[in-house]
Amino acid sequence: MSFAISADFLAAENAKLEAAQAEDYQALGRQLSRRGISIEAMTERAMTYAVAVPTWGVGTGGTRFARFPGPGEPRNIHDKLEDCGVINQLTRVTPTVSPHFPWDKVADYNALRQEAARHELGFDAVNSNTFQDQRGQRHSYKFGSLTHAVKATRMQAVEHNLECIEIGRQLGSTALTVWIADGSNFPGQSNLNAAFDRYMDSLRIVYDALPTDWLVFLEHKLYEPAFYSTVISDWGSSFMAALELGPKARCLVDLGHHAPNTNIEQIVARLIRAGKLAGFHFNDSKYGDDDLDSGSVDPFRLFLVFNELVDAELRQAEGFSPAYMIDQSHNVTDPIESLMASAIEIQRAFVQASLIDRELLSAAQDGGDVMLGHRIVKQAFITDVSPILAEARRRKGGAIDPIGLYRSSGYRAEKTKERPPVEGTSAGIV
Ligand code: RM4
Ligand code: MN
Ligand code: MN
Repeated sequence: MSFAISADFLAAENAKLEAAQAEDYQALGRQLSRRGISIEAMTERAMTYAVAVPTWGVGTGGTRFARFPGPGEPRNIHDKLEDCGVINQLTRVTPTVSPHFPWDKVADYNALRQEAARHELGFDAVNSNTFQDQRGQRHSYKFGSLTHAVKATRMQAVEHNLECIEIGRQLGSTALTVWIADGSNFPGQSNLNAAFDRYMDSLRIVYDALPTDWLVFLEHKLYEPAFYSTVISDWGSSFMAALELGPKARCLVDLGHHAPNTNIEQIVARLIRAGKLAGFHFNDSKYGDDDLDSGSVDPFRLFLVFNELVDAELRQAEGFSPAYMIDQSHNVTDPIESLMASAIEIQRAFVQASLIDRELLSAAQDGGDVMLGHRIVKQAFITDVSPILAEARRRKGGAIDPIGLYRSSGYRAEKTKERPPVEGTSAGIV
């Protein structure tokens, strides 16, 4: 029997914190009610929020210099589902996982779907991988995949994406996320527009193979591993591709995939306006695609993104139904702790943005009251909504203090005994 955190242990740990939680909740409730906000309505809103966890995020990540494996890391998709189950068990905000293929390949996907359901998990968007060569692969992706100059290589990459759709269908997913590493490292290495044209030709085949209720999410990224030019480098390229492909193609925003200081919330606003926002890969960054924990470096930026999202939701913007996913690499922390903290930070930004009085804000904007507009937004951001988040977790059967409870459960130590390290484990991104 593999170790699991029991409901009794969870209840006993929560019991120790319940009185303090109730006190904090009431105090915040009084503060919010003076501002005309119902804490109960906010808690109910918090309880509806969900974000998907990436299967590749529960393994220890690394950089191109090294990877320092953590103890008891997941060795395969089965272990990963177990860890993802714990994240949701304690936070109650991550009921789905986003798998990556071929990393998460198994022989029987129906069985995998049932296995996930036993951990109370479902599947979100499936991610294809044509940025690495797999063992036994006929054509190398060294010089590109979906945009490769050689047709046979492009077709191999197309086939992989079609296979991902088929796997996703069996898992109950309804979206395919395509991120390609294609680009060039030297001026003159590649014809910038010819590469984009080849991308369109390849993607059209994938697009046409989408089941009726599916979407394809196009993920842009400024640079890395291509350092001179990347084919789908920015939201402009992504948008152009999505527009040409049709209504089932949308643009996915990975927060780390922009130049430093880019106004990401404005990109989000524009994509919402165009009905083309696919959703997110949440993470935080300081310099590039750092894949740091969401809200750990710049929580204000995360909040401002949610300001746009909540605004769109409340005015029922047409075609607005973003998919929320985390995409992080945990190199120096326990990935379960990082993912729990990140999911809570994302939920926090959602609740904070929900505190904004939208009518008052519009009036300030239209009336040219700059300071008032800014203060309305800022006041929402500086409100500590932690008691609301804890209450939402508690009511959904989660932990008042997920990281504290996880640590005292001894989960990682138990997994270290159960999961002896294996050579070449497929844990996190390296
Ligand atoms: C990329 C991108 C993709 C992810 C890979 C592992 O930078 O963010 O979403 O699948 O990393
Ligand atoms: Mn990503
Ligand atoms: Mn990335």
